[in-house]
Amino acid sequence: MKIDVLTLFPEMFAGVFASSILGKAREKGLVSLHTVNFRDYSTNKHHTVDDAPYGGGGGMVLKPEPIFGAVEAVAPADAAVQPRIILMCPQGEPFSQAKAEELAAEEHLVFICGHYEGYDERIREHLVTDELSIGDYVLTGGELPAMVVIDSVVRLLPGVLGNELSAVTDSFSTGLLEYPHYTRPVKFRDWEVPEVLLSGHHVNVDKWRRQMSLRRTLERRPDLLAGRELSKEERLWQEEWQREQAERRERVAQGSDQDGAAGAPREAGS
Ligand code: 9D3
Repeated sequence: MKIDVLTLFPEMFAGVFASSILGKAREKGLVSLHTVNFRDYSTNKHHTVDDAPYGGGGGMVLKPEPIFGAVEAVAPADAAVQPRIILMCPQGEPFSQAKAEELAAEEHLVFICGHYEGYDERIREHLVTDELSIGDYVLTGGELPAMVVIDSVVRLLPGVLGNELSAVTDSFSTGLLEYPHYTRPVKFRDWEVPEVLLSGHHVNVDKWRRQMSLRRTLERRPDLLAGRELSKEERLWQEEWQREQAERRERVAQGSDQDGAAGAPREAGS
């Protein structure tokens, strides 16, 4: 896969592109990553990339010429494969694992990153194929979001992760959050590893992990379960946890909970 990033701040990408998984993917030739400073494609003598908005108002707008020029340099019109051209912007489609999987199937991706300025609408209308946001919070530019998307896409490419299976067993692919993990020592400070994990009873371990995954998902991210039917077993577990939670609430209301605010396991939620 080939990835080009159009940005006024190419130095922001150096560390991320060189480090750990992305660096190794590059060394193995599984991905080529390049930044392009689209100021180099400005068509005026002061190399400006933005200008005041027609119609007035504050802020600046990124001009079309530098962006079109940079995209046409990395993706000539006669190239065999035409890239996905991805505009990073707060108004974009919310990025997701499904989108990462979709982009991982492409040969060539081009990311366009801006700062505070808006984009001339003709960039959206006549150049861009996708608009992406990474979530509802305000950042100073599209560079960090582009790095997030690139990281999540590249790790899905065949050969990038040591274990070819790890990408498909991710929680966002299975639809459930991960169960809790423990390692040595069996007792740290006063806190012990759950007995079942030490038992060597694989059937019980597996059941406990499936319970913890489901319970965490119900408590923290019920939205992930929206399009998924619970099995008979899972419904029974859920009913049991709801009963336990109701009993705990009752004890707290009566003021008779023995161990106070810390008594209920954190996992039990509000
Ligand atoms: C005045 C309206 N603002 C839009 C919410 C202007 C504005 C603020 C910040 C325009 C761009 C930015 C910089 N952010 C991005 O370019 C960006 C972003 C983000 O801020 N959050 C989540 N995903 C993304 S993708 C690109």
